[in-house]
Amino acid sequence: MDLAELLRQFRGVSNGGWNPKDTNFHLYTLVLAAQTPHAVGYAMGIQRDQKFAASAALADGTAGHATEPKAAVMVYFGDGASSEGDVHESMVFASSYKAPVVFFCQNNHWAISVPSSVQTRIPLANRAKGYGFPGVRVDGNDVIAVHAVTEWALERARQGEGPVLIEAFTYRVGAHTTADDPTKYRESAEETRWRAKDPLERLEKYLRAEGLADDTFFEQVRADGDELAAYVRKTTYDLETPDIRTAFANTYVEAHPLVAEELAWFEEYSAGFADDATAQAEGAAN
Ligand SMILES: Cc1ncc(C[n+]2csc(CCOP(=O)(O)OP(=O)(O)O)c2C)c(N)n1
Ligand SMILES: [Mg+2]
Repeated sequence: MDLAELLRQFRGVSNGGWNPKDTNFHLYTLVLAAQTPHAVGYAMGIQRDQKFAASAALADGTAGHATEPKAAVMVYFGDGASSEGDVHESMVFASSYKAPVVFFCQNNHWAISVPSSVQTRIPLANRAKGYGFPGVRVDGNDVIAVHAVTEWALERARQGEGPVLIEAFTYRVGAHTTADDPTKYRESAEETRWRAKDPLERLEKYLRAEGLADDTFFEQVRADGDELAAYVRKTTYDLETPDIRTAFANTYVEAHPLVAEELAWFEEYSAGFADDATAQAEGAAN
């Protein structure tokens, strides 16, 4: 998945994004927790495709021949999203049908200004027990541990052993978005404590201590990172400015009075800036 593709959607240039079939990567869904029923539904579809393929192979005598590697689904969501009903329903279905799905909850301690203590009184991973599948809490700032547990859970799901819930215990060091100000609702000492556990610094220290990577490697990683960042910045600036009217046009297939009313409001509102734009252009010309 090209990172710049994602930004097309965030910038409003694309309404959908990409074809998930090309990338094996589902479209972004900004409705919290809606990802979980999508993932379980997809996983149950995979299960049914496999059963169908197995009976077709029996029927035409090709059973036992090499088959496609088994697939499973990974779904990521936050500690805040874990409180949504969608997650409960998804876990019930996933467990009952032993769907090949791995639930990955990134518990970063905050859902904007709401602390995770308000979402749960027990480690989120423990909830899995109630649904009847394993739950694992992993140090979310330990890259190697996260990779290991994810690989284990995915392999288990591929082998038909059903779902796993992984809770990655981590922290959101920065603000939720540019509209958020964490100084309003939490102590900076908490941020300082977690900064010391920075996963990238920890991994770098580990790789150096084990003699697995040296200065040349890390310089290259930094250069690659800078290059990627420059590419993403440039691609974003180069994107066309979306015409917001298309959002109104694409809401319903046919004309809708409410949408027409909102569009009329929007046009009047935008017209209010016309003088500013003219003044600016004149100012620039002078
Ligand atoms: C159903 C729904 N309710 C509310 C929101 C607004 N919202 C966007 S992000 C967010 C907090 C999410 O917290 P969490 O699930 O912990 O994820 P994090 O951003 O911390 O990774 C909220 C409430 C939304 N996008 N969808
Ligand atoms: Mg969170």
